[in-house]
Amino acid sequence: MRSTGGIAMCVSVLLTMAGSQTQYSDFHLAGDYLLGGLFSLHIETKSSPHLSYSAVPTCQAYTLKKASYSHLRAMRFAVEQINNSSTLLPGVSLGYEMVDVCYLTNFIHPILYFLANKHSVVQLHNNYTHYQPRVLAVIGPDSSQAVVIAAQVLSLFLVPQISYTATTNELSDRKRFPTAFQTISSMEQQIVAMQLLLKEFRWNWINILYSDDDYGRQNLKLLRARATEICVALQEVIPVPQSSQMLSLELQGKIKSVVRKVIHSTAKVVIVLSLELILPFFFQEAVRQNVTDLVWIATEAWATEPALYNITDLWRLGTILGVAVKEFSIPGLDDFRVSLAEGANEQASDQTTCNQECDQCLRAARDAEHSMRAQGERTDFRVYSSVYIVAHALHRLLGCNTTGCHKRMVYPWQLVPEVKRVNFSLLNERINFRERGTIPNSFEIIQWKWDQPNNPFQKIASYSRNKKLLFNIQNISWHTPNNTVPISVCSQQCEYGQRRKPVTVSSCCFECIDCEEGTFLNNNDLYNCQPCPADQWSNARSQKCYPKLLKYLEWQEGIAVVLLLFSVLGLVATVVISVIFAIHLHTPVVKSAGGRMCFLMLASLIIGFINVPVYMGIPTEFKCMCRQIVYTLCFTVCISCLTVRSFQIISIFKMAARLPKAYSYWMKYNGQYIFITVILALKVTIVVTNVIIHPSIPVPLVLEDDPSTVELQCNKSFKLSLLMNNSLDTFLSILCFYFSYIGKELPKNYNEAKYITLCMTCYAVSEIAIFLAMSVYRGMLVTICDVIGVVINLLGISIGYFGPKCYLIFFHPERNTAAYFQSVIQSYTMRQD
Ligand SMILES: *[C@@H]1O[C@H](CO)[C@@H](O)[C@H](O)[C@H]1NC(C)=O
Ligand SMILES: *[C@@H]1O[C@H](CO)[C@@H](O)[C@H](O)[C@H]1NC(C)=O
Ligand SMILES: *[C@@H]1O[C@H](CO)[C@@H](O)[C@H](O)[C@H]1NC(C)=O
Ligand SMILES: *[C@@H]1O[C@H](CO)[C@@H](O)[C@H](O)[C@H]1NC(C)=O
Ligand SMILES: *[C@@H]1O[C@H](CO)[C@@H](O)[C@H](O)[C@H]1NC(C)=O
Ligand SMILES: *[C@@H]1O[C@H](CO)[C@@H](O)[C@H](O)[C@H]1NC(C)=O
Ligand SMILES: *[C@@H]1O[C@H](CO)[C@@H](O)[C@H](O)[C@H]1NC(C)=O
Ligand SMILES: *[C@@H]1O[C@H](CO)[C@@H](O)[C@H](O)[C@H]1NC(C)=O
Ligand SMILES: CC(=O)N[C@H]1CO[C@H](CO)[C@@H](O)[C@@H]1O
Repeated sequence: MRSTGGIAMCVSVLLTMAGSQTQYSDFHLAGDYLLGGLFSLHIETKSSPHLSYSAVPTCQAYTLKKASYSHLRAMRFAVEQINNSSTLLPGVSLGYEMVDVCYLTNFIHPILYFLANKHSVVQLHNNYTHYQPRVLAVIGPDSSQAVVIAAQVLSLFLVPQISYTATTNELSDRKRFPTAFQTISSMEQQIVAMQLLLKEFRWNWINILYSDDDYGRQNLKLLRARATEICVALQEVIPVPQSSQMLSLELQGKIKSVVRKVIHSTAKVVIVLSLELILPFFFQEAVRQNVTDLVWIATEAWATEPALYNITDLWRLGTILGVAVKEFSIPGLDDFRVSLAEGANEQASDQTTCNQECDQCLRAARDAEHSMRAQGERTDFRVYSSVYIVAHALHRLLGCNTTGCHKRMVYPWQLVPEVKRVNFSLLNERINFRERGTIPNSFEIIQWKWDQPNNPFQKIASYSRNKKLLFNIQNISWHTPNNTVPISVCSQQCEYGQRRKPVTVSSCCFECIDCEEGTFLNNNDLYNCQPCPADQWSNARSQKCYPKLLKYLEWQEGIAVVLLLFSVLGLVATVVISVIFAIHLHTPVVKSAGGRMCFLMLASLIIGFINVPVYMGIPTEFKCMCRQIVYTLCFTVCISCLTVRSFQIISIFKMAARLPKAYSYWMKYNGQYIFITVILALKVTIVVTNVIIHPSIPVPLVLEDDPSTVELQCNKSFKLSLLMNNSLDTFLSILCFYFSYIGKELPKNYNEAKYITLCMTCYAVSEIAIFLAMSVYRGMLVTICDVIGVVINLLGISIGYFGPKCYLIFFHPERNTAAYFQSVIQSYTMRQD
């Protein structure tokens, strides 16, 4: 309450000081309800201070701004249209008071004027509930800075204030400014639209210039806070001159240095966050310093400023894009703007009134009529809709129907809730203050076109606030040679499969480094290469991993084919040998070779050959099991037969004579079969134990020297099983070797030493080779060695042992007779004696 009284007193004092005896402003229309309008028909950055007298600044001394005159006419047009309309406010006439605030220099005085009563007095009260100020609502002023200060005063009196160009976010604070409304989207939306524009063309390396005032600083703060994905190459402040007419030498120097920095910056996009008033100097300097080939992005404040467009040779600067207020076409406004007004006075009638006069305005508007028509209405529509908002609120407040309204005394505060609630459609645009007192969607993206003076600010994209995107992007003409989109990045995008290595703190500047083999670049993290999963692989510079190449001994591989061929030959040979042996079963050669026991060996060999294909193709559990079991059993059977055979031959000639008893037991109990059975049982135990402890299953094996492939192998625990299997076999073969050695002087046709030595050499060599290969290599080579050993050993026994016997049967049938054998034995016995 105290502060309320304080401000009221201050207001009275100020009014008295201003010495205003004005009854009406120069731009005045009488009506039942008056609206206040604040426009900058003349503009100046700062008023010239003088301390010898106190007076309201004289706006007419400043530069004329035609666009603002157009805004003023738009308000008048709206009011007259509403008056003429028989539906919105039937029987009620709207009036207005409009004042030239000359930008920032003279907006306090007009606000006091609006707040004063009929007698130009702002009374001191504690309670303004029943206070009747001159106007019911205020439209304007234009600059953000002025709007905030005006809102502070008007909120106190609860007078609705609708601003048409001020984008400041401060007004959105409903608690501080309960009566302030904006018919333009907030700065934040403008920054979002700008961000989208940068994103659209992938510009992330940006120069930012901002004016040294509230507008520049607020926008800068917002841009830096929101657009975290862009990096700023250069951030410079554009000084605000004392006067828009001339520039001090000091500021000239500052502007020159800013332009120089822009020239030397590596960024090719410049965002200029500034009000239009201070930019002519800057752009003139930029043209003078031959700045070229840049993309300039304008804020709404200067995006459609004809005075800047008019700067000589400005087109050299490059491409100028901007976030601008949406363009509309208000039917009838173009004619109305340049028509001579009736009723209201365009020129100062009374020199003693506030300095409101604009005798140049109409003529200037007529001079620029052509270009104004071509441009369509942007801010004009915002003014126009502001008036309609008040009219609609009044319509509700007065309870109007199509024929009339309850005309009565209305206090400004009564209008505020109705303004909040308006929801109507104007020229197909829906107007309501759904969000924090601003009209949501009022921006679009434009480009300055130099080849079309009639339509200099052409729309190139629409902006959707809800979807947060730019759409309908078209008709952009770049300054680049082939009309290609200019590039403004700190570092070029990395190529596929390259990670970013930051070189500075800003995320836009980085080196590109290839991802190594076995790693890939995930799109979620552009700075680190991720390792591939264990079963996958990638080349260097990969974006994904591939399943590793599966390798195993394939059927069609050369070595596999050769081995299969040999085993087929071996199989055929073994079968043939079996048949021959069966036919000549009772001949001495076959008997000396072991008789029926030979078929046990031959059967094992056949099974062994049939088993060879399990080493080829994709290893399965079954194949692995066969590899682990079949061959080793077959081989043991063969070698134990051989051992027993050589033992028997020795025993016939040596044991029978010296230990006849033992020999008879051996013969009686079929010693050879017992021996084989025992050995086989031992072997089966070893193999079964092996299978239980280390079941052989296929496992993928990663090799160090070629990580891109994986070899599928049976996980035979080679060393252990080799040791266990081979200890028995080795023992048998040594035994066998020994027997054949001591029997080397036996009769020639009983002498197996040569052949058994051959088989045993095969065995020893192949086992040693396999063992060496296994200790040096892993993977497929081991499988190949394994199967080579298998085939050699089988062939060794099949051809090496049985081959010579067949040779005898076919080519020396004379030696295959009992008589011949007896004669040989006789000659041997005689030699012994
Ligand atoms: C309002 O009506 C008057 C006369 O009826 C006309 O001269 C004027 O142009 C109209 N104004 C508008 C904005 O329609
Ligand atoms: C102001 O006046 C109105 C109406 O006379 C009254 O309802 C309201 O309570 C008053 N406010 C204060 C703070 O006295
Ligand atoms: C700009 O270019 C013109 C000719 O193209 C040249 O005369 C002038 O010196 C240049 N100015 C600067 C500042 O480089
Ligand atoms: C543009 O400049 C020309 C002369 O340089 C001037 O006649 C014209 O009025 C200017 N137009 C605007 C919109 O400032
Ligand atoms: C319109 O309002 C007037 C009073 O302002 C009333 O007399 C009239 O009946 C109303 N008309 C309709 C259609 O409600
Ligand atoms: C405004 O009116 C339109 C149509 O009458 C309706 O669809 C919309 O929901 C209204 N909006 C608000 C905020 O009341
Ligand atoms: C784009 O340019 C073409 C040809 O100049 C024109 O016909 C079209 O209307 C333009 N589109 C927009 C949205 O301005
Ligand atoms: C422009 O395009 C033409 C043909 O498409 C090509 O030969 C030329 O190199 C391009 N110029 C530039 C600067 O890209
Ligand atoms: C309906 C109505 O009141 N119309 C008035 C609007 O204002 C003009 C003056 O500009 C009057 O002539 C109309 O009577």
